[in-house]
Amino acid sequence: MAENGTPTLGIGMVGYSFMGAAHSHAWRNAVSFFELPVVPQRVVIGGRNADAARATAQKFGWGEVESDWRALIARDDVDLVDVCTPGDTHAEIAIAALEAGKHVLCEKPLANTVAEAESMTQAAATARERGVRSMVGFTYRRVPAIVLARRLVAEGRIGQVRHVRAQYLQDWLNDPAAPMSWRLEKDRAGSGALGDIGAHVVDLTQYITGEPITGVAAMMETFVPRRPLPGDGSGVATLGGHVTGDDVPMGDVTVDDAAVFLARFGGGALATFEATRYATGRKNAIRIEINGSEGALAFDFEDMNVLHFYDATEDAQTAGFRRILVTEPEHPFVAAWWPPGHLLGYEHGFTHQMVDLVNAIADGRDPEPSFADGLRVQRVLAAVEHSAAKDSAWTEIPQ
Ligand code: 4PW
Repeated sequence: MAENGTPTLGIGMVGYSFMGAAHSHAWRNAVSFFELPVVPQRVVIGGRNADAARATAQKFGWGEVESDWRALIARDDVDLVDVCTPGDTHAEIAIAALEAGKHVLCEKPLANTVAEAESMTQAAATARERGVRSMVGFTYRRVPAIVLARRLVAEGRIGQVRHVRAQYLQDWLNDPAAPMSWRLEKDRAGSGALGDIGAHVVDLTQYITGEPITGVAAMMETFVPRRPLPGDGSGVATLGGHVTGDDVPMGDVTVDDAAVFLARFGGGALATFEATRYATGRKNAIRIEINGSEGALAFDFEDMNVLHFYDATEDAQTAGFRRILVTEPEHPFVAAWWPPGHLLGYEHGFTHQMVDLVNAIADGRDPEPSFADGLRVQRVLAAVEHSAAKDSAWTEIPQ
């Protein structure tokens, strides 16, 4: 019980770097800005590097540090396990937690392979029968403008969806002296730009349109195949960096730097996708444009409080893209924060994610996106890799 008598939800988080910080901040803020039926408590944080875990614990107010994730899962005061590790450990940790009866939030992409994602989805289905909930962390679904876009599509405001144009553009690898990290190792990350950032636009476009991607034809490329190893050999926690010097030891990049693909949606829409870490000048541009028979929507995360909406049924003389500032209390999640025009940022999506997860657990509902949604994305990623390896051959996605 919290001080005010509200029941608590003990959180055990595995991982402490970029996502560890984003999730810690969100667990801390969710309860300050939203009225929650249960109060999440930052009970214990763990991970491979105990010093790094301790530093995150101190910074974000975690109660204890536990270097063994199995011991973390086994604790009676942990009700939910938050998996913020690289993809190679998602399946093992998430399945063990679900089997121990702990709710699970798992970072995206759900796994490194379809087979792992299938096992995780199966474990989630079994655990669900005992009231244990699971969610995959496609955080950008909780950007208010994205939720509004989905709402407008569902209300028929853009009619039949015909075109989807989606890009996730970053440039932190353009510098050849940016060091190796786990994100550039296939064994740890599963894939490169495709899984780390392309997965988001695959998920977002399926979420907004409500339609599955049914087939793809892809190209992938690794522009810089060898990079300097970071100084301490442990991999960098954040994106980018610059390592110079004579005789710097080098490592092999074993993932894609960029992935580009054509796709078809279940409702017949034609789509183009691009995921790259070499789009000079673009830092975190998640650009989605959707054209329908009655109108269109356009979004760019670098201007994330805005959704552009075109209503094709309006008088042609005055019709045009309308810039909606998504900061009104009527907009999703916004009422809990600031007055109109007082913008939200990257971290708010994580807070909204925790709020939705906690509410679903308290209400006995399944949170979304589910592990099954994560598996659907994983199948698209696998099809993209398959197509790229076969000279861009058209590859169907099993539904
Ligand atoms: O949104 C992206 C994440 O999913 C971020 O830019 C970095 O890449 C951190 O993790 C992934």
